[in-house]
Amino acid sequence: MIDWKRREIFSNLMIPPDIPAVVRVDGWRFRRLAEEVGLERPFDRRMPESMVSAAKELMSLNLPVVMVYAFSDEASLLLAPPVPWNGRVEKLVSVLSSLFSAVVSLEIKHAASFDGRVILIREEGELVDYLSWRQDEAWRNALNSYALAALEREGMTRGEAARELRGKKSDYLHELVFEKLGINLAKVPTWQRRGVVVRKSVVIRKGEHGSAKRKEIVVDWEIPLFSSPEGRRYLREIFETSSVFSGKGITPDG
Ligand SMILES: Nc1nc2c(ncn2[C@@H]2O[C@H](COP(=O)(O)OP(=O)(O)O)[C@@H](O)[C@H]2O)c(=O)[nH]1
Ligand SMILES: [Mg+2]
Repeated sequence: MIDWKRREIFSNLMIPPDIPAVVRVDGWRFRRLAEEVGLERPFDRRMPESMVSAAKELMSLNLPVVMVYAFSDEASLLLAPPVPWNGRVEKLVSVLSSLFSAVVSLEIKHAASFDGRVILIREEGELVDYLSWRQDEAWRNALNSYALAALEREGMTRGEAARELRGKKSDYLHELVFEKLGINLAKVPTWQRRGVVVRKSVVIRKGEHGSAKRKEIVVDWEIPLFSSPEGRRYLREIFETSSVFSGKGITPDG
């Protein structure tokens, strides 16, 4: 018989399990899915809510997912070391993406699929930089989605509107949305402009027999700009709570 195990040629692909990593999942063909589900345009709160549910599910399992940053149809899942499965990329990407897809599907009542990729993080500055990069994308996505909606309301097709907006500066999009929809983009809900964070937090619970520290899952719908001093402080506290950069040791395979 053919040695089928030897055909699993990617099963040895591993990331260092003793440093943090991000698995970013992105909804596959969500433009079409949004139409089929009948999501409100440009933003429907069911999207972030379904991803928050998926994040909570991942965090409640015995996996070191300590923070999830989500917007539009993507989420960055932060893993604190030791990264499970010895850092096996196939395992990490397939388990996390499929579980995330399953919960979102149940929430929106439509089959949804998320792709996944691994990003290596060497130190805190890099992680802040990575998250700021995604948050910039959240803002660009908000500008563009509102501007598309504004032009389509005037009768353009989606393709025409997209062509019209190509290469336009953000000031122009801002003006356009204000003029045509009467919406000041600086005032739309924070989750639309900056995304949403799900994190683990330590809370002190007072009981009959004294107080006890417990980790709880918290959802932040009002998050700061990650690149601002406030944002850096906010992120540092999350990293410290979950020992993202001080965790030691290599995980046994399991
Ligand atoms: N109507 C609606 N669509 C959304 C919402 N969030 C994300 N989307 C859709 O998801 C797409 C995400 O972008 P991208 O990943 O590039 O597109 P994909 O390849 O179709 O998944 C956006 O272009 C929107 O069409 C939402 O809240 N409402
Ligand atoms: Mg997508």
